[in-house]
Amino acid sequence: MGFATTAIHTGQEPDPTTGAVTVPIYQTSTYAQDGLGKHKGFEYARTQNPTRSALEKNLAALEGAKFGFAFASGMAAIDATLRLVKAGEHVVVSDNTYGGTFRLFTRVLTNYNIQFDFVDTSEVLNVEAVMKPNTRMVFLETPTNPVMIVTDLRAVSDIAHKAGARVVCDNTFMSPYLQRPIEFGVDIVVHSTTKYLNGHSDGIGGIVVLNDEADADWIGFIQNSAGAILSPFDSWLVMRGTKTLALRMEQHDKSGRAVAAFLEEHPKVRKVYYPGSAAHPQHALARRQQRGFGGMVSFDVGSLSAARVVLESVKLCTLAESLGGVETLISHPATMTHASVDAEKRDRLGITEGLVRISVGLEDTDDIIADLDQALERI
Ligand code: P1T
Repeated sequence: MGFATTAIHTGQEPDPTTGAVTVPIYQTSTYAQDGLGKHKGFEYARTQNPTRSALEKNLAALEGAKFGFAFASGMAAIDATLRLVKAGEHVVVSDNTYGGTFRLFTRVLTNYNIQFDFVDTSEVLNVEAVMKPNTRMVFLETPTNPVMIVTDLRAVSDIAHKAGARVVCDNTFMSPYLQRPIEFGVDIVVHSTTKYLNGHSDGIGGIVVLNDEADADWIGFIQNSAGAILSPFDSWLVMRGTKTLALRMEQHDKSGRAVAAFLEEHPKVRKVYYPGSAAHPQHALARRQQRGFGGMVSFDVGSLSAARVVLESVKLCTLAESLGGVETLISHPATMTHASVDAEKRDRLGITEGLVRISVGLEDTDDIIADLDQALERI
């Protein structure tokens, strides 16, 4: 089956009791049991919920994985994934990630004696250089949030596997329509479903998908033990989202390319970060590894005051955190999504006070560009 067919049908067979063509929202906390130890496979809704199971099947299929586990947020999904690592073990992480991921690793998980090394994973040799005998995981984001660094998934997977470490990829920026990390040797894919998978900015959620049975058993055990599950209604919203994922990503990609091309020509813009641009340092890799370049574009206007003018002058674009929804969102990474990264590191990565990030939505492309144009003119 093709991607769009899988998105619409897998996990979403008509309901066997009524024929309902959409999976019902099983809004229940528990299930009646026929007798002691006799039940229909459902005991308690933290452990099993048919709506959540349907979504988990759907998203696993879209990433080419066997198992899926849905969580209450992208961060909860990432936290559960890190439970595969034990105290005294070591994790290699992409230098630039979503600020919340950096915060979880450096402010929370280090308290449990998990060691982290942050390196520029776009240079494979950097990964090789920090691998240690106790390295158990390489955690990648590609392209990264917000400066769009691209990592070679195949090359890093080969290095990690030789050292006996798992590879995790946060695929939030691409969605499985534009990038399928498991095809390049990645072991575990995580998403904030809040973004493209839901696609409508109306729910927070996360997913972990993988093929290894022992690791899947542990993630399932954590999901039930720690309990950060996705609710039935939020599961349903993400399933409604994935039905149009292929179509939406095609348009995000088209408009993303157009917005990046517009910004590259604009005299007020100092630098554009977009893997689809020929000038991007990993453009060739992005072409090989991704089906498209997507709707995330960052650009530098040189100063906080110039960024403020743009962010406060847009009329169609909405100034807000988050991304991947139908509406164009514009944000200021240094003070919003990446405020928890220290200033020196932000500067080194290019997350300057002049950096602006756009999640190009599904409005008419010309309207988005016209709005950015009038805002840039005010600098
Ligand atoms: O917000 P939540 O659903 O918990 O997802 C966290 C997360 C994980 N991974 C990536 C790549 C992300 O971008 C995010 C969340 N990001 C934003 C809120 C943002 O505006 O970038």
